[in-house]
Amino acid sequence: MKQHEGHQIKVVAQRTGLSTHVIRVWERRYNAVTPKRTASGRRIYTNTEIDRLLLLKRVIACGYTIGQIAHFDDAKLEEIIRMEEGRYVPTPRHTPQRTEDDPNRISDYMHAALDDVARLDSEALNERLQRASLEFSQVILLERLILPLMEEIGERWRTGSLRVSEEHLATATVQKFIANLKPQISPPTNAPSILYTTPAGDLHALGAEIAAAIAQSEGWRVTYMGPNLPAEEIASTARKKGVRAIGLSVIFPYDHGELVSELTRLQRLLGKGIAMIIGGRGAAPYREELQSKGIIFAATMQELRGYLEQLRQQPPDEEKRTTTSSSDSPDRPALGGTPATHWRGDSDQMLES
Ligand code: B12
Repeated sequence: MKQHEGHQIKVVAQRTGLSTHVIRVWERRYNAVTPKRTASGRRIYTNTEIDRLLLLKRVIACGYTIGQIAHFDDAKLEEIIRMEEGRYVPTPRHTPQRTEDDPNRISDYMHAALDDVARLDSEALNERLQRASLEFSQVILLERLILPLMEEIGERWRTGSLRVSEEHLATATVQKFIANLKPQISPPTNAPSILYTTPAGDLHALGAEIAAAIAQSEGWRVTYMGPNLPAEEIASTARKKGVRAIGLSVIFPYDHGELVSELTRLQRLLGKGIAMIIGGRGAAPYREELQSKGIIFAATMQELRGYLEQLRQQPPDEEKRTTTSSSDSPDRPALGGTPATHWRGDSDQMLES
């Protein structure tokens, strides 16, 4: 489709960071935008409508709900932003490529952040992350900037080109930043919940913290327990909190038997209906074995988002029926194959009035 003819919803989702689901609901339930339709019924959006969606998203980030603001005209939305943000940076007209489509911007942030670390300037690093959070959606920020940044820092530390003090400062600053990340929209009361930690013996926390923040920005209610939790503690917390899934990051190089038996023990303790989603370099070598036991392995954060979306859509009843063939694994959601690649880049507060 040519630019001047308008944009399909997929493109609008990309440019606004809103999910196609949210965009449709804003139209159907709130008349927030009124896209034209093609002969076959496909929605077509103008640049002006994309600008309006961006404005709505910014006002919601200030704490409003879509139901409160959908009927306001653009001038009123801009006024709220001016008032709430204390300054006004106009939404770009005619929607040029969002910066998050531009890998050079990410790379600029990455280099600048590495400089902040080299200068041991945690304040500058924190401010840089704050600035990036205004520019990118949370998922992009976490997956394309924070994750590779920390991976790079870890690697430099391992190879000796970065000092332990620099790694510590970067880790502490990033951990604090992630802990303070608010969901762009608060999840509805019926949002599925997930508990995040690392297995007993694994002190590496960052993978779990980043995965937890990603689940949160996907509209899950997240309880982050810190690292290094024995199976019994994980299972009893999971039951108390009534979670739908356990997310584990495994970095420590456990020996084979140790990890697999700890995870299957946890699986037994959890019983039916609670999915286990594992990720991290320490678990990667056992991917197939874990999957054969009905434990989900996510190789990337994008895969993680896909599995979370599948779980969200799978009603608990169906969950109990779709079991794996493994005889020693309790009934649990059987997820596998290619995970859904779409995701709800925003969360369900976007859908509430
Ligand atoms: C910081 C650090 C520590 C800190 C952790 C502090 C903290 N609060 O987290 C401390 C000092 C505790 C530590 C201790 C040890 N560490 Co250490 N540590 C590191 C270091 C430098 C950075 C780790 C990090 O945070 N990286 C950034 C995050 C974002 O990356 P990541 O954790 O590797 O996760 C990546 C993937 O695994 C994946 N991922 C992680 N979780 C998830 C979850 C999901 C769902 C998905 C999809 C993906 C995913 O995404 C990330 C990006 O690709 C790495 C070196 C490195 N190159 O990474 C070593 C490293 C992880 N440590 C290692 C080791 C061996 C140890 C020790 C045994 C060292 C020792 N001899 O005492 C102890 C073990 C302690 C324990 N019982 O856990 C090894 C692990 C080797 C392996 N797994 O094959 C590494 C790789 C260093 C090395 N030797 O090569 N460590």
